[in-house]
Amino acid sequence: MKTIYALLPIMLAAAGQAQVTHELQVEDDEFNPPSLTINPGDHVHIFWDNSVVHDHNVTEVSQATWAVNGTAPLAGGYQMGVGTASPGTDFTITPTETVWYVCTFHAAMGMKGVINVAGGTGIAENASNATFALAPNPSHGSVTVMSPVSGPLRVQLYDATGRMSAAVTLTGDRTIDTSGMVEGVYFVLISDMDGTRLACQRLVVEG
Ligand SMILES: [Cu+2]
Repeated sequence: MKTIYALLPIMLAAAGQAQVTHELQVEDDEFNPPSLTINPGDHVHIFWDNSVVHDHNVTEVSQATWAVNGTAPLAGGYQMGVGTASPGTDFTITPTETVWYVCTFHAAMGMKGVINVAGGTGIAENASNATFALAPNPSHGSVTVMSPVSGPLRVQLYDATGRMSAAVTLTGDRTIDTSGMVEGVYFVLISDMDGTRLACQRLVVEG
């Protein structure tokens, strides 16, 4: 018993350090990774990498603005790297709700991303820690949505101009035909049948 009591403070200390810091890199004309899912309390370290040749910023926008590649900042939202976007600039944030963000200079070409907070707005409780993936990515003719959620899914694909290219409901078969789609970068928004956003993934379609 003595041993267990001696270990208890160590275990409690370890539990208190469970927050994770996720790395989010601002690269030329894209965020890497464009879709992050974090747990409440996790930190996101955003940094401008050393290859930066263009000015970029991280500006939080509404989901509706994001969907159309708009740049109007969300009132009270994050605005980072404005005017100081030199290589090495960095910020650490601790979002408690989903953050839809764009680079205001390059949103029109699809430079945007999303930070999902598990259990926060935009993510269903039952999808906490859920890991969605698209494979293969880049896709050649078709792509399969790997989902930890067993029910049907609504999937919307937006092209780099923010236009919806496809909207499908996936039940048993989780494969999407991409053979008729123009080559390029797409954002794949995955929701449940109630319209609750579960994930946003970037997909590259190749011929
Ligand atoms: Cu940019």
